[in-house]
Amino acid sequence: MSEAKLYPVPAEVADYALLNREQYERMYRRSLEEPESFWAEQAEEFLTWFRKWDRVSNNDLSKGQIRWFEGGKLNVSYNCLDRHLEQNGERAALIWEGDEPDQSKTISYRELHAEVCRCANVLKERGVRKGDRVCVYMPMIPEAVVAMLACTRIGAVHSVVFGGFSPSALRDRIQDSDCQVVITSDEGVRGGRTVPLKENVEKALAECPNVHTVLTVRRTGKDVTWVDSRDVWYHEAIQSASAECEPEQMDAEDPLFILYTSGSTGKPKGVLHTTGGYLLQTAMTFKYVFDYHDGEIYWCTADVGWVTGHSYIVYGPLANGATSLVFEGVPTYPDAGRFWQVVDKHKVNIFYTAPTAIRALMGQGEEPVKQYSRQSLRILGTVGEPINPEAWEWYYRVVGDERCRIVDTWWQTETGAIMISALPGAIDLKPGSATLPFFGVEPQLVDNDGNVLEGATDGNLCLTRAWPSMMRTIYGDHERFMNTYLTHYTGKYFTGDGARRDADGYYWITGRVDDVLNISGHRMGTAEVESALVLHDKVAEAAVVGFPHDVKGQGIYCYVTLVKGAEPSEELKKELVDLVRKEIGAIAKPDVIQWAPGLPKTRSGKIMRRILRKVATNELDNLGDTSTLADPSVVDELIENRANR
Ligand code: 6R9
Repeated sequence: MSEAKLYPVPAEVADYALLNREQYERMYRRSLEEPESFWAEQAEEFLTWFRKWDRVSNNDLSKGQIRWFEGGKLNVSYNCLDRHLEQNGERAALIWEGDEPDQSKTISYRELHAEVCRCANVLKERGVRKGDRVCVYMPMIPEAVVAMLACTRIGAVHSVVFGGFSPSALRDRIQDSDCQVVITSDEGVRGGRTVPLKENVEKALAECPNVHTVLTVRRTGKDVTWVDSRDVWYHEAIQSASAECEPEQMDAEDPLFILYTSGSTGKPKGVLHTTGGYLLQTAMTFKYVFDYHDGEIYWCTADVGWVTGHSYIVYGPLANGATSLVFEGVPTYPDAGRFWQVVDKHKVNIFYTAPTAIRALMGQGEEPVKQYSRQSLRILGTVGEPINPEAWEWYYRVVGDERCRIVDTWWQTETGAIMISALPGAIDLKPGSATLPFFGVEPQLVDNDGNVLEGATDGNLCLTRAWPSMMRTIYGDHERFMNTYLTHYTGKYFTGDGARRDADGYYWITGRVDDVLNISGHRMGTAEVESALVLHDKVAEAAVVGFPHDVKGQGIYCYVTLVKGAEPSEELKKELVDLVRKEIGAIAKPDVIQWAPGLPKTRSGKIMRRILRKVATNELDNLGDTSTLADPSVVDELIENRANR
């Protein structure tokens, strides 16, 4: 690879920013050399505690034990709301921008506080207690944030399920964590279309007998199925609820939320985060990575159904008393200028989105961007997948007018908060690199045998020490937590990502090294798609791999073997695509289906995905070792009939 272009921090940016290079280095060194006092100071500075902790950290990664601020008591909603009221009660906590450009509203900290208390009281009336799990299946409306914060107020554990997931995906998640309450809305609205959320809940609940309450927010007014004993209208219930609700005193290690994410096996993992460490690190990274100055308007375009929405629409910004914009729509509705129209309308200073959105807009040319001034923008962020340097340059030049700093933030559902990223005033940029680790994060590259690799090199990305916002377990399956993250390389957290470190110590994430796809920044296990495909009675077997896709980053390529007697047809392809949509949701829609009379397998019956990936990407001259295949002729057949020429 040629030497990357460098974008040094301009002097005036370093002066204005919260941290410059020297400060970053000093704090980083201290975070590793004196972690206890470092984190104790941060915990004092960023959070308000009802009771101070007895011990800063108590970690043993080899045993899967991660504990921060034990004995400390705090409440997340108190930290995100109450403590801002005295000084900044009238400040906008949320700016909601609806799907249609003429719909928006502003909600002050005082208003949000009252609404959260009301909703918390409604949950209490319906019997929700500390530790109970509550499923949130919502569109991007303020009530989604209210629902999450209301749970934290009373110590309930929320499990937000992305509104794009299907009824069966929703059902699996409700069952896995035994949620007994669901908060939803009649319908969602996105890109001019409606999403039947309440009807989806209805379908899911056919197999969730433990759900006793569904609290429904009225968004569109559509008629929905109603079960009197179970269903409650949100607007009716909160009307009679008190706007005061004592925040529950939670232990720092009490569960805060569960969020499901895809792994390399079929069943999604319920990543569990706890209270103190998570809130501390999301608050701290929000402030420093986005260089948040008091009074600025911040916009993260993610959905609250993903971890980015949790940490950087809700918890990080609100813990800092920031103004967080919540957007209901999509980048291209009503037209490809929507993002920039919203930026101008609300004078957004900090904008955080995904590379896939940037690539999609890049395809529409500069015109829709240039129609708007974008003068308020100062910081641009990206997250979710590696950003290719062309998209980075376009973001920098066209969107940011070469004036804005870009922060490419690498992290995961499991890490809770940003782990590797530039800091606007401290770190020189290289397009396509997430740059350097955040405080307390010690990345390490290892080979497949676990040998630590030094200097400029490629390897498997590990983090050597526990950090406050690290996941604590997989809900209900600690053994899987150990096996997925902590036993590959004993004593270290394995990320599942590959990375390159260059001579300046910069990290370049190269993508997943396991069977996890990254479709438009959304994680999807190949096994999940395979399990959906084999539900069709004409499908005998399926193998799914990723292939490079211009806009989505990766596309979904499915090899499908039919049962004896079944005939391949375009109609059957369509049935399979629909089946995957129905089982998982639109984000998992296959891009390519290739009929495969046989799949390449080893003599022990293991599918050799390496070969399938090469065929899908058309890298045919370098198939690697095929000598262990049970029947090498299978490969010739696949190449002959490949669908991606
Ligand atoms: C926050 C989030 C995590 C996976 C991660 C990696 C990829 C995220 C990235 C990135 C390169 C970045 N990823 N940010 N790759 N550069 N800046 O996306 O969480 O949905 O759990 O996905 O996304 O592969 O392992 P999550």
